[in-house]
Amino acid sequence: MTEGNFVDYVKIHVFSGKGGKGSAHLHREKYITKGGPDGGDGGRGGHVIVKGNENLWTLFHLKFKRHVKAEHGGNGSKQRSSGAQGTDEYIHVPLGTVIRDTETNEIIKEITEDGQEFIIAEGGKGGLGNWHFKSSTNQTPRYAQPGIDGQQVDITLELKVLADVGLVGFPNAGKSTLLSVITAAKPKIANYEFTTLKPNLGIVQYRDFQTFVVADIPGIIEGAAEGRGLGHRFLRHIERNSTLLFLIPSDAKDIKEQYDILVDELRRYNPELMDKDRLIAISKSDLLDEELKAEMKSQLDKELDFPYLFISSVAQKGLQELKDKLWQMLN
Ligand SMILES: Nc1nc2c(ncn2[C@@H]2O[C@H](COP(=O)(O)OP(=O)(O)OP(=O)(O)O)[C@@H](O)[C@H]2O)c(=O)[nH]1
Ligand SMILES: [Mg+2]
Repeated sequence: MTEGNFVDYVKIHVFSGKGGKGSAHLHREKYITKGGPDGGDGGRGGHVIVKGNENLWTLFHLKFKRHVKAEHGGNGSKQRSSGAQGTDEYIHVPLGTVIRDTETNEIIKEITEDGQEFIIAEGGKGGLGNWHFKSSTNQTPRYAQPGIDGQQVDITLELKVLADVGLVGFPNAGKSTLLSVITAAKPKIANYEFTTLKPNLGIVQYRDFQTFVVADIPGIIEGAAEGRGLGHRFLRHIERNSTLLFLIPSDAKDIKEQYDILVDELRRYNPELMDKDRLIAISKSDLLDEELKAEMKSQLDKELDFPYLFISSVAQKGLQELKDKLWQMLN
């Protein structure tokens, strides 16, 4: 998928800088006849470094970047002065980026942490200046080392899905509470909107040795696609989930309306989100009595276009059924 502004796959040619030449300079000064060698070392060529950045969510900023070149090292010069080090070049990537060798398709590295740095192409070493080669038998070496060439690597960057299931809902819908009861995560929970400001991930231990990852995302409000509420930042997370779990509280005035607003925001943000699998959970169903629930069911059966179920994190109801359903959708 490389359409629109969600880019999760790019190929880049990477070149590190060549090392600077060592200098073969001979010291000359008035009245000093044999100054001797004083050529400085060449500077190291710049590295190309891939660096994790938790504020990035796609590889879109690299879409048109075919080449990344680091600077060459400076040459050494007289008076043993070393050449400047070539500036390192950074490729900033979101967490969950896999670096592959384009030719062999082998995984070179996976970037998982903010600030993590990986040198993908090492800058060439600078050559040594001639004064290093001075010896008893050669007092004035006219030889200095050349710099070592930089490296050239073709890499493919690929973004992995961040979590299998993304929780989608208005603020206060009970998303964090659900995460806290189906995983070991301990997100902040409170009875006000925008308690969650940053996504939380949790791992669901499913049956025996199976697991899947759920992402708790800050609440979405009408206008989110235009940047209202917490803006674009969290909608980007959803692009990286393979299944969407809509959470709508049973005490919502109109469940279908809330669902429609959420779907609409997602569509306006990125129409491709409509291709993802959806499940709808009516949360806080402990607030309903059986009669009300039955009434709601007959209504929702007509209104909703995707499967739904009733859950209660507080009363621990419907949670196994929910996990079963999600597992089934993911596999
Ligand atoms: N009765 C009942 N209350 C619940 C249930 N789940 C969550 N709540 C309450 O709903 C309120 C909001 O819960 P959160 O889990 O913080 O909601 P959220 O969707 O993460 O909210 P934001 O992070 O603000 O978007 C809290 O007061 C919870 O105790 C439930 O199953 N039943
Ligand atoms: Mg929350």
